[in-house]
Amino acid sequence: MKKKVALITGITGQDGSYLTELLLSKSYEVHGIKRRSSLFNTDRIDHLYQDPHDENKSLILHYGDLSDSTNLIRIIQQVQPDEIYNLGAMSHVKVSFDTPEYTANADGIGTLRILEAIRILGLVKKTKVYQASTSELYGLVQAVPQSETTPFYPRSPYAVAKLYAYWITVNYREAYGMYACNGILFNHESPLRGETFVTRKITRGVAKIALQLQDKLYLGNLDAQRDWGHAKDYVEAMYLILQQEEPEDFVIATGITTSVREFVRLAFLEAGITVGFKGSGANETGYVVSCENPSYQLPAGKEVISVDPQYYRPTEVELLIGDPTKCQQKLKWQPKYDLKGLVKEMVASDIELFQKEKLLQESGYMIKNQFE
Ligand code: NDP
Ligand code: GDR
Repeated sequence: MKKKVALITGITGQDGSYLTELLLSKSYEVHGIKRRSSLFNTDRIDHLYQDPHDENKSLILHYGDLSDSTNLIRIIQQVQPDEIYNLGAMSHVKVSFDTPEYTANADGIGTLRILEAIRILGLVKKTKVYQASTSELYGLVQAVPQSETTPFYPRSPYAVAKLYAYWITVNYREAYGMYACNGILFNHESPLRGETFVTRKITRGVAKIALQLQDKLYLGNLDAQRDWGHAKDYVEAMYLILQQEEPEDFVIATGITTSVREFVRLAFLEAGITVGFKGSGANETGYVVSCENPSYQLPAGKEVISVDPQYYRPTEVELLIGDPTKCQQKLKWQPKYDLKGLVKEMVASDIELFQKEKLLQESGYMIKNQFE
């Protein structure tokens, strides 16, 4: 039987890595678009490497960029994909305030370029498209829990660009009969999460503080609430969205929301450290109440969290909580991880990582990265 062929933009990102693993396990031929970078940028998929000289290889990478339509047309023409997963994006909400034009180009027009390429190449009836939409579309709270019918009110250049991508996907579906769907995914995390997103920043901070590689962690808005799931579960939903009889948009979420402050508390607890908070707003601090793990010598009262307003956003999204009813009923999607399991895996992974780094630093084989 002929293998199904998938093309993934953003294959080097968190979701790209888990989705590639999933599709390879289902015997797909997977093509990915990676950007040229002055450093290697394939860390997250290196474990999936296949020799490019092997005639039976099922993972093939192409250089490309969502800002370059001729490149996208050429790759899609060559690959003739059955499914395209458009995961590529400038995905950091805070950074999008600094790079709004680039974000609009990659995240908004980039989606149009993919859809147009399919149309130009006459692949409308062959190629299905998954668009990585986001709970950031809901922005300023209109109603909770947020479902497929909740009105959007984006609060960042990132979310506005993704709003364009959402509607252009709907439009190509309605105008040309394309199988094109939005997965409106709420936050999903993992040990592969980018280091500057809050969950990973926290679990790295916990590991470094516990191992005495760092004194304290600076964060922004501790009151923000997010519906956090595990990326491994969420890529299953992406796949399911493209296997339905009819193309539709789906919210993917757990239905449970948690504050950043509570995530901090749970992450320290995983390392055997009980943390309390005092003060409020920019003066709030987190301190060690007790340290039950004898490997980490943290005295009670030690300040480990401070608020730094540089991490505040000009316009914030305060509360996200998704309604997973439709995806549970139609996709039969159920996450395998809960928040505790997610935090446990992330903290364990970062402690292991920094135990190794500590050894390398102490032996003089590695210098500390000062730019974190
Ligand atoms: P990451 O930031 O980990 O990965 C983004 C990927 O996009 C990377 O491979 C990156 O390449 C690539 N990329 C960035 N800019 C371009 C460009 N101009 N052209 C081509 N590729 C580009 O994101 P995630 O894996 O977490 O998220 C995947 C997608 O899902 C994104 O679109 C994100 O906006 C969206 N999303 C994510 C959610 C989450 O909670 N994780 C929730 C909802 C939506 P490089 O490695 O070279 O930087
Ligand atoms: P988000 O994720 O903006 O929801 O976008 P992020 O982890 O960056 O922020 C979540 C919340 O935590 C607050 N926060 C901090 N955030 C960061 N990054 N750093 C901090 O120090 C900090 N302190 C507090 C933020 O203000 C925010 O309220 C993610 C991305 O993956 C998007 O691409 C995706 O679309 C959405 O999730 C769903």
